[in-house]
Amino acid sequence: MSICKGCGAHLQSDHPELPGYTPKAGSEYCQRCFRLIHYDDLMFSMAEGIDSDVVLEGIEKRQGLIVWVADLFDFEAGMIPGMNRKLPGRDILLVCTKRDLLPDTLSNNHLSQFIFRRLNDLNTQVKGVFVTSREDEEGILELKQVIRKMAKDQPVIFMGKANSGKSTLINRIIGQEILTSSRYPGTTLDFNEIQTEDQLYIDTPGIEIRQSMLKAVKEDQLSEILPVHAVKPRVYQLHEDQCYTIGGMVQIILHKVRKATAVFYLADQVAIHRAKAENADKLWQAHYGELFVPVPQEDRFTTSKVKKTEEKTDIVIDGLGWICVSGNVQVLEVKAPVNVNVTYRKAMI
Ligand SMILES: Nc1nc2c(ncn2[C@@H]2O[C@H](COP(=O)(O)OP(=O)(O)OP(=O)(O)O)[C@@H](O)[C@H]2O)c(=O)[nH]1
Ligand SMILES: [Mg+2]
Repeated sequence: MSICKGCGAHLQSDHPELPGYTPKAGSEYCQRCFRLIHYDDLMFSMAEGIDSDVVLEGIEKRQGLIVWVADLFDFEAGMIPGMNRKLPGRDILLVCTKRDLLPDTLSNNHLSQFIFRRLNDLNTQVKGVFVTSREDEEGILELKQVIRKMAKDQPVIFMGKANSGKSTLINRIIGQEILTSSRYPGTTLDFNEIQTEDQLYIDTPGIEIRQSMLKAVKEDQLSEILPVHAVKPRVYQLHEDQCYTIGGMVQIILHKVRKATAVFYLADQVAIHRAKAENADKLWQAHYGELFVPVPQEDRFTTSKVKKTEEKTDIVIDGLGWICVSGNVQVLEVKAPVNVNVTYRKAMI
């Protein structure tokens, strides 16, 4: 049985609602890939249909160099806890994608310090780290050489969380648009091998992103939260307790403020509404779903409060971005959907 060149699913002509369906015999791509590539139309979501443990087992079983792909804009969501334990003894090269989405003010030096610090914090060992961005052709050539050298004629397996840019990266390395890529998590559906003249590359389905805003909002609202170019930091100076409402997704209240700065790193199209902290609830009730949009699919939120300890702390919301709070603030309060991870880290920028 043949395999769809775009997503790796087994091609079939019996079940239109299942992966791999094509009405045309002899077709190289399934209907879902065809519609994604040509019309940006998602026939059905596979954000939840892929078993991450099966994917990891499949990777473990295959010999070769592992290229772990992580999205720099959504870095925390791209981490895989216990990765070295799940892939014991394997050589892993970390490729951080989407450098072009980070603000230009962030130097390469600072960025690499951040990446190594986070890997260290998470106790994750890799053989090397490489950073790529959308238009950087030279960088891709260099990466290709590094990969070939490290792989020593063995296959190269690309893995990572859904949407991190695996398929896009392989297309760029081979210099052809063969694999399907899209903004919808769960584009690649099965292991998919590409044999070039001198190297075997293996694309894999994304490891499920469990607690992310990318899954909390409806698929047709993803374009309302995903950045398309470098995010412009939005800077607010504050001298009293303040509340910031991000779309209808997150509310941040900064308590016990004397003089502080909050910098938002979110897609430019995401609206931020600023108000006095004491009005937070009233405004949420009045504007949720109307002025405050988009809203998550499920109307269930949870609030967490933490003491600010670092001079500069990032509040990270998986799939949405992060907010850097610095200065004299004592307590950070965050309301977010129950199924979205909120974490705190020493500032990236
Ligand atoms: N700005 C920017 N976008 C990128 C880059 N690499 C990938 N993307 C975008 O990220 C989205 C996901 O890319 P894919 O290649 O489909 O990601 P994937 O990891 O294969 O996703 P799954 O198959 O769902 O696991 C697409 O919208 C890509 O255009 C990059 O370097 N910069
Ligand atoms: Mg893919």
